[in-house]
Amino acid sequence: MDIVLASRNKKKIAELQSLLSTEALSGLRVLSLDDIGYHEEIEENGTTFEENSQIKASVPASLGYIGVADDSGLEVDYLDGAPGIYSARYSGEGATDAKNNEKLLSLLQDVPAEKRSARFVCVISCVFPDGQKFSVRGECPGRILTSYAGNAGFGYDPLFYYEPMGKTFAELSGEEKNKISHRGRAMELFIQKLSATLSEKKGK
Ligand code: ITT
Repeated sequence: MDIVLASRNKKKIAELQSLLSTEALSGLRVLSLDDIGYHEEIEENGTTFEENSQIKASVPASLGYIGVADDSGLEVDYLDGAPGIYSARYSGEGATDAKNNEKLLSLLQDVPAEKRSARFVCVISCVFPDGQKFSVRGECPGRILTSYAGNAGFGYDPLFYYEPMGKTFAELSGEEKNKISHRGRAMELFIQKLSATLSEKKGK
């Protein structure tokens, strides 16, 4: 059976694909929405990461694939958890990573380092064509810097400082980021759960 990643974010897809290339899932092809010729917009109208990732994963499932989706975002404590599920569209219509980061920096202007704590959250959901589903969550704590550092990654990575490595996420290689990121942590749980669910289904 094929897995279809319900995402339009190319950098996120690349991270998910690399995390999914594990022996535990050998034999499963990992495709994108483009690969299956699905070009429509998916409306993310849920109120939680869990709801939105399930909304996205249900689309490939309704077409007969194992649907997998990641809904993720940045929660900043000083901003009461914003941008949260609105991370991709924080700066409004026509949002880009650059505009979102500028907005974040301006809202945190003059806020001291000890009040700039934040976390990345990633919820990965799986929906099967028969309607069976599950979700897993990964989080990674950090702090929002006052200026950019690094060019790798995407989104808020150049402003997200990860204390244990003394670097922003944008200063880490893809491999380093995957080892400790919210997405890497969620994917570890996801792979265990997916392997167990597939074995269970085979046994039925
Ligand atoms: P899809 O819904 O098509 O997957 P998206 O980018 O709109 O793509 P989300 O709705 O899940 O995805 O929003 C995720 C946003 O959260 C993303 O655009 C970034 O702004 C931020 N984000 C999530 N993971 C991140 C990461 O690893 N590094 C930096 N920013 C991240």
